[in-house]
Amino acid sequence: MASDNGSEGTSNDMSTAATVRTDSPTLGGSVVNITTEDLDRQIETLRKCELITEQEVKSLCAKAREILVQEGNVQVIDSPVTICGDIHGQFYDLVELFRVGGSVPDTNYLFLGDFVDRGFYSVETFLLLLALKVRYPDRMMLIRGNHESRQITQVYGFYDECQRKYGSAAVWRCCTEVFDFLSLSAVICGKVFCVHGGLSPSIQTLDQIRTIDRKQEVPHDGPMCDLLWSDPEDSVGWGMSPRGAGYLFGQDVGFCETNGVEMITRAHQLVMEGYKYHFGETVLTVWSAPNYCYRCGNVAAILELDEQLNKEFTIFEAAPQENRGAPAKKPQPDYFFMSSGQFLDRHTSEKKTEMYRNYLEENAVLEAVTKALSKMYVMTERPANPMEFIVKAMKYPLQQLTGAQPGVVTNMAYRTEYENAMKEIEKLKKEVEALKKENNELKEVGQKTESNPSTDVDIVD
Ligand SMILES: [Mn+2]
Repeated sequence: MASDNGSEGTSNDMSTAATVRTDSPTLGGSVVNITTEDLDRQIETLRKCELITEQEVKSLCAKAREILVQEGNVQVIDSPVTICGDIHGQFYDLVELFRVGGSVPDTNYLFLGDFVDRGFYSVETFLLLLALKVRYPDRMMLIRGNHESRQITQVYGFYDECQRKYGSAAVWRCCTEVFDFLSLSAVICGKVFCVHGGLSPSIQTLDQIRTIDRKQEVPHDGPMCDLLWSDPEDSVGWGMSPRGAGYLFGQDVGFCETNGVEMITRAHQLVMEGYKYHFGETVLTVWSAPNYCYRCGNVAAILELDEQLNKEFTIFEAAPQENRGAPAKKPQPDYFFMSSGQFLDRHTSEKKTEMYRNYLEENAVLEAVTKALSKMYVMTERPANPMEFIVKAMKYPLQQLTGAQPGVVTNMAYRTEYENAMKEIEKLKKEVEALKKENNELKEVGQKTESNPSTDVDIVD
């Protein structure tokens, strides 16, 4: 596998490369000396989940930037290659990934972004991947996820982790400057298009991706944002994304046909089984963070493409606890600063947990709660089996079940739905209270039966 730096439309990138800031406040000059011995030593340190020094981070990031700036927005990759989805700072699971997938440089890898946030070891995870990239530039391909962003990492853990582990934001600044240089997508043998999120209504061709000036923070909208944020959806054409950024795209948007590719491989959404096909195997989601957030209970997958592009999935589970070293106490708090849609998710999730407890206590409210719940999925999926969904919601926040992640944009379009849903929750709470009271009264007079008439009350319409 080799990134083809000289052809395949990279001329645009080469021209933008000339305009790249060389006066980076963090990274210093343009020529970076870093020896193979230094790199190997850093890799060895990072593999043990130990930190390298701040000075080493600065040199590593500077060198990485020199390499990444040469890559196109659509990296051209040969097979064989192993494709990996989100990692999210789960360092010991990344070690497990390399154990099952083969070590670098024996196996060529393409990582589809979201290296950081959520997990306990975003720093070690990203720096290890970056050190491997710098050491083996043609065997290690990294493309940008929506979490490789200053704004998102300040909310979901990476910024705080850098502060905690290095005592300042200097390492975070270095890393986020590298983020700006990560490629946006890849094409394997001209046949498999790879991207973190999905497609954009502003993009019909690969050449249009090649014209994007990617060396910037992820914008709040537009084609670059969409590539990192969009999701496939069983619907027609383009839809609004509940994430507050990117779009939902249907089977009929025509990207594969237009560009002569057979399949789109992307990450970005939690899949309990590790991978999932959409649209008759023309779109594939690969997810590589097992037991996501250390509690989702999912397996992870990587996809190995051989020379003939035959596919072989490897499923793996979270690294055994004894291999994890001393775990940090707790990940960052869940979902505080989200776009209104996801803010709602957090609250509905909590309410569902509460309501499930009510259900366990009092069978009588089951029907009413279920009905109400099915009305609440304003921003997310409507579950086929609400009760099963409630049971799952006991274990995982709704966001992780749906794969929804925070929007960068506070989308005022959701405001009304949000307020309506909050009203509905309040109303439901009162109804549940009323039903509980009614049940207690019935108990008191010894009239409680299995077929409590209150179950027929439709409390939402
Ligand atoms: Mn993502």
